[in-house]
Amino acid sequence: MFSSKEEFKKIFVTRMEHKGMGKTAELAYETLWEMTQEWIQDRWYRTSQLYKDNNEKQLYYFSIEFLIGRVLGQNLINLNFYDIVKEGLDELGLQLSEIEELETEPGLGNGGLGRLAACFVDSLASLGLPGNGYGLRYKGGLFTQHFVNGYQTEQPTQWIQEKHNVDVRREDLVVEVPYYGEVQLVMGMDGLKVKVEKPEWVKAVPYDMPVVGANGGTVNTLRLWQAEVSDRPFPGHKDYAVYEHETAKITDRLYPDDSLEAGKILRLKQQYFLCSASLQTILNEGSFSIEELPENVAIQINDTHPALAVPELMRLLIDDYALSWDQAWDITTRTISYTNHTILEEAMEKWDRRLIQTLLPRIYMVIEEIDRRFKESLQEQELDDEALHKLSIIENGVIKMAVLAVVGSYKVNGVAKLHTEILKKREMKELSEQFPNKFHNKTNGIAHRRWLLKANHELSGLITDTIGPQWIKEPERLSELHYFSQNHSFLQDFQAIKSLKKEQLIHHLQRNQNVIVDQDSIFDIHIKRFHGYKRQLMNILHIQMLYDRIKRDPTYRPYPRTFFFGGKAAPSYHFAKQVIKMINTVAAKVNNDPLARKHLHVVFVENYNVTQAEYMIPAADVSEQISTASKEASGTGNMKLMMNGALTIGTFDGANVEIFEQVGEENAFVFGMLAEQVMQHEKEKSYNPKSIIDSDPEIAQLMEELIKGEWTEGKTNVDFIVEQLLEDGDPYFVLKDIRSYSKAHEQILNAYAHPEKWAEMCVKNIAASGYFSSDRTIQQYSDDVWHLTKIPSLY
Ligand code: B1N
Repeated sequence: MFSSKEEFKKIFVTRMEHKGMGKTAELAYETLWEMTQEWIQDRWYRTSQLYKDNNEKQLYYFSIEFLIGRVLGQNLINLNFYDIVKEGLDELGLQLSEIEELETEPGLGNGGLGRLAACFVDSLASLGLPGNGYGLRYKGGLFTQHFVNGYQTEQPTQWIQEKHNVDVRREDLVVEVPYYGEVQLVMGMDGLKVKVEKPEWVKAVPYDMPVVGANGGTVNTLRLWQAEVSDRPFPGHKDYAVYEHETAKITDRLYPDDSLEAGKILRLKQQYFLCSASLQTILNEGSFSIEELPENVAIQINDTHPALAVPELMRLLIDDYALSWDQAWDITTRTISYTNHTILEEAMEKWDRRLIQTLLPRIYMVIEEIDRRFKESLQEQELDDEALHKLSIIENGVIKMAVLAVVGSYKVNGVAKLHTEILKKREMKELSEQFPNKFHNKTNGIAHRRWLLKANHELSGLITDTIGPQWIKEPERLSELHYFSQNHSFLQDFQAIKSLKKEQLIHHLQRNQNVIVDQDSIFDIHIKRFHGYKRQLMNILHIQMLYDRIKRDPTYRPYPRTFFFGGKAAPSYHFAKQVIKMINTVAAKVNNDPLARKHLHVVFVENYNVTQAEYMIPAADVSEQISTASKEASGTGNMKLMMNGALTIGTFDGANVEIFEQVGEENAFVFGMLAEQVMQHEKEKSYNPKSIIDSDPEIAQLMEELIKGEWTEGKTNVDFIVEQLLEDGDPYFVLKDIRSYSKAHEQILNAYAHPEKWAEMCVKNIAASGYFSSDRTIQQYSDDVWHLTKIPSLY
């Protein structure tokens, strides 16, 4: 397309002039978009030809969420055009960052799970591996969050821009997905066959998005399905208008629940839609004989949301390809593998048997048969009731999707070492004893191209100037920075960049939210979905303790800190919404107190999303990773912050454990109970928060203030929170951990008092963060699970 700044400018200007409407940012966006798309198109086509010509085994990553974030800037980065374009535009009097702001973020995910899927497709393309994403094309992504009187309100969003589509409609690849209908046995040429009579068909239209790998060397596909009314005869079992309405609903919006189960019929429809449409296409497109499916195709299911892929693949193989049960089962269980992302009871998907039976009668039959055969295979063993319970797919009228996913997969993995251990030793102990070779760990990772190269171009530049550009291709080479962690001038450069990124965040917040933050304060950042176990409550309670201390103790005048929060609560999650309100209330009180404000500032960034994350993460000094040990499967924000040189205050939970392992505990602030201790207390019901209150006067005072309503504006909004802490036994061990949390914060203040030493610790974190690139994760999946072959990079 262009190889120099001058060339870029020439083409860009010609095109802009052609459009003839002056130099507006809108127009520049459109022009840039077209230019990159044209360049991508050719490589996209050539990549697919390369795969076809060589009959490459393909991976399909099934996920109900792909939280890709804005596309334009990322494509420019991955195409290596970012600098040329930025400088070229500068000279033309245009700001690339302003142009990027015009793109509506596709928020097709809730949080970590969806963002992980986006990082994975980036890494697949960047490593030149034949791997594609399959998801849903929701019209509306995650809601927009606004605060009204401190409370979260939710507004629906639309990300699809008619003018410049980021995806291509593939009319040629339409398939039809059947719902409802009656299962009947019919006599065919070769014996009895199962047929579903009069199903309600829904048309699945794929929209393809190019996924540009590093250096534009490979362009893979993210295929998102859209539901439309079918052209097939309508069975007439209901009003057509109702059918039209129900059909449009299937891909109308993303379910806004993160780690909360949503056992609704629409969700089930979405899940089946994804699985059926994707599997039909994979089987249609393949140029291999069906018996060779496992040698040609690997399917990874991202949590249990696409677990219906197991019975759906069985259905297609038996009913459409006329294979026997045993043949079909052998193929299915050599094709599908499953990633578990949570052990939280409330997030374990369970479907009411009757719901599946009505909506997907044939699928229900298949699940029943899988369950029957599995139970039969266990009969020889002497298993107690507890084991049988843990091993049953269908029990008491409920279908447990995790058990179905494990039984139907050839590999099952957790997303961090600790999480996988807990799966094997506790949550799925019985299953892992039945299938000892299935279980393995794949610690999550993040696309360093987005989270370092794109989000923090300045730091990336410094790193490249210092150790050369090889780290971009081989992120583990970030370790070479270790040699510069005591180099005075390097540390000064690092500090200057941190300061600059803080300034950029400040401008952003000033523009968007009209708040002004002190650039010299410590930026302490807590960004993630709101959930009890993530303990935003502990953070805000601690801020209240600090406030009390400042008021009480005239000698306590700590270095200024800004505590940032960002995150959304599921609309139905009352407790989490109360915590949001509480943070806003405390913020108002602290920020409006002239004395406290000199030392503390609380900023709640509205509508946290990928774009906001790209502003916040590079500006962070402190990364809050304070989940109740054992509850956070992995976490990935922890990795993003570390890679940008923030120091972690965290529990031994999820991937934090491995972060501490990589960087050394002396370069982090570790506190709190261990997973073992938490689980012990849970088992023995031996924790009583009242004992903490009785033995710690400062915590007792805090609770008293809460009860008295000192942290609320007249009307109480904390009753619910107090109730959870006191009456419900503080299920997330907030009061139990808050003392050691507070001590860890004191250590932070002590460390920050020595700026050069602090910077050294930051650099050691960056140096140790290479392991957390999703390139490493994806390579491990490919080696151990998918067995893909790298294709050569296109020139
Ligand atoms: O998946 C992330 C992990 O880093 C996080 O620790 C984990 O909490 C997250 C139901 C989920 N687990 N389960 C979900 C999302 C949506 C939904 O509807 C469950 N998200 C996670 C990536 O491994």
